Amino acid sequence: METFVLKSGGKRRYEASGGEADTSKDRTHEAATEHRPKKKQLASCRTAPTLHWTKIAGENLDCDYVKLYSKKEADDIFLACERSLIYNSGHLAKVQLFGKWVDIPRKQVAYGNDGLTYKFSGNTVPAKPWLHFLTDIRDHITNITGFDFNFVLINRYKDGFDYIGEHKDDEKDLMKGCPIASLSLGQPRDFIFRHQDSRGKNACRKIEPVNIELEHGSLLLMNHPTNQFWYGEKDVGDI
Ligand SMILES: O=C(O)CCC(=O)C(=O)O
Repeated sequence: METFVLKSGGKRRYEASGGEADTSKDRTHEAATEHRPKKKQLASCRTAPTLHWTKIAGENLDCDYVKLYSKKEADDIFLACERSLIYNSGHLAKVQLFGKWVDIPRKQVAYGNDGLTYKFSGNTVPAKPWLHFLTDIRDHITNITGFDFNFVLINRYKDGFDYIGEHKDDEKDLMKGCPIASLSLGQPRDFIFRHQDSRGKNACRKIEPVNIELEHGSLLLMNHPTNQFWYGEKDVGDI
């Protein structure tokens, strides 16, 4: 079954006025459930149910995870994606790997503010103009996080053969210090974080990878400095 991931880089919207998640506790590889208090400015937030955030922390790893949408809401967004998104093709659907242009092993498209582009792996992906349902999601995520988002990169994994290889989201286009918000739809699939010091042949320390199962309708916030130290990967899944 298909999986979509809508991924946005953020910039801070509000000055902190209390209510920020406490990221100072290093609960290494331990997930703790907590209620994240709402910020004062968010009184008009249109989400009625209380959200149950889970903090996932490790050495320089700081993520917040929440089941943001009900099954019905997530199904509707999934359908809207299927009906409305037009994925990149041709050169925009390729990346450079060791000097060679290869097809991206998934479908991909970006939407965002006028003139924005996202450079990665040798390619520059321009943002298409926002669609209504995407701005609804964007504004919802701004309401609950306090961060503005001006761009979304959408990955569609049609089945277990589609994937995204190990990478760091540390591109220059992303605003330093701001979280990346990642909304997942469809069949749950693990996102695996590996610390840069414990990868491959040149590993100099043993740090356990951190697996996060991304459920239908869930939101993962990857907070600073996670993407400076950890590589993320969505492996080939169940076929
Ligand atoms: O598919 C995902 O969950 C993550 C996508 C991702 O890491 C990326 O687009 O850089």
